[in-house]
Amino acid sequence: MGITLDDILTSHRTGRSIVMGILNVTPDSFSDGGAFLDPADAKAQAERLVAEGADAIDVGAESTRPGSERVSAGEQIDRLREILPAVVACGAVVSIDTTRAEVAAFALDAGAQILNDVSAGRDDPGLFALAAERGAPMILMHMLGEPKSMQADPQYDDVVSEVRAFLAERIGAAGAAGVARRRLIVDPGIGFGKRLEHNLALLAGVGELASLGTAVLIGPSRKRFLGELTGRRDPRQRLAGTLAACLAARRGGATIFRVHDVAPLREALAVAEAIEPLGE
Ligand code: HH2
Repeated sequence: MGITLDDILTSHRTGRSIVMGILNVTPDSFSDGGAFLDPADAKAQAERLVAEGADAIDVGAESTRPGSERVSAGEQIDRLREILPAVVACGAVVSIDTTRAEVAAFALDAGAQILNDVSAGRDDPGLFALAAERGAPMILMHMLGEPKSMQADPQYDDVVSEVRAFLAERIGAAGAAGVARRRLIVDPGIGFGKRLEHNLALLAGVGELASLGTAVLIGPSRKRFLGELTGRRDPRQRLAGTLAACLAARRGGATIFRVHDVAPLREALAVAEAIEPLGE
């Protein structure tokens, strides 16, 4: 049986690992841009992710890779119109990766259940209002700057405590808008305005984020810092690095893993869970 929204939101207490497969309906995503723009291809990919063991599917119609251009809400909706109902029909929990309330509302109407906002409610305050009104869980992610310029020269004194303070502030802002903490998931935003050392410190310091009292999601999949460590220039060859990053963060208390390659992570988690179960 598939998992429920509640299983995801309580995963930090139960220790259950949640695998979120990525479906980018974009022409320009960094590792799979253009691969799933066609509705039939997107549907087949969603079915594959579920067959491989994805508990959730994160659907995005706007790339946030470093240097990417913004995509209007109308264009995001056009990209999603045919695809979203087919993805929802696959049976996994669907989250919508957008910073725009208009897109999020469209996705909720089509059956999506989680709002994944890489701006943590800063891009469009209407997103908090929507989450409050519909009772929709929301992922709040840290990003320094914006995708167009975020990798220019990111600086922190203490990246883990600064990211933690940011996320605590955004949890407060969400609460003020009526979104309860128990409906929130936090994410340090691997690769979003971070150098290699910042990404590593955040993966090692996940425990400090877990102390915020919500589930923690991490999204290291195929990202550039893995290539810096392994020499893998092609993002699709960064699977081993992705698995290592997920397992390291799991030890710190991360329970939700946003990845492109679901089956290998599921296997890696099965072994890690057998060796070292997590949870209260
Ligand atoms: N990373 C990406 C996009 N959305 N959302 C969350 N919560 N956390 C992440 O780490 C995250 C995210 C970037 O990865 P991808 O979707 O593969 O690429 P692109 O933004 O180029 O579409």
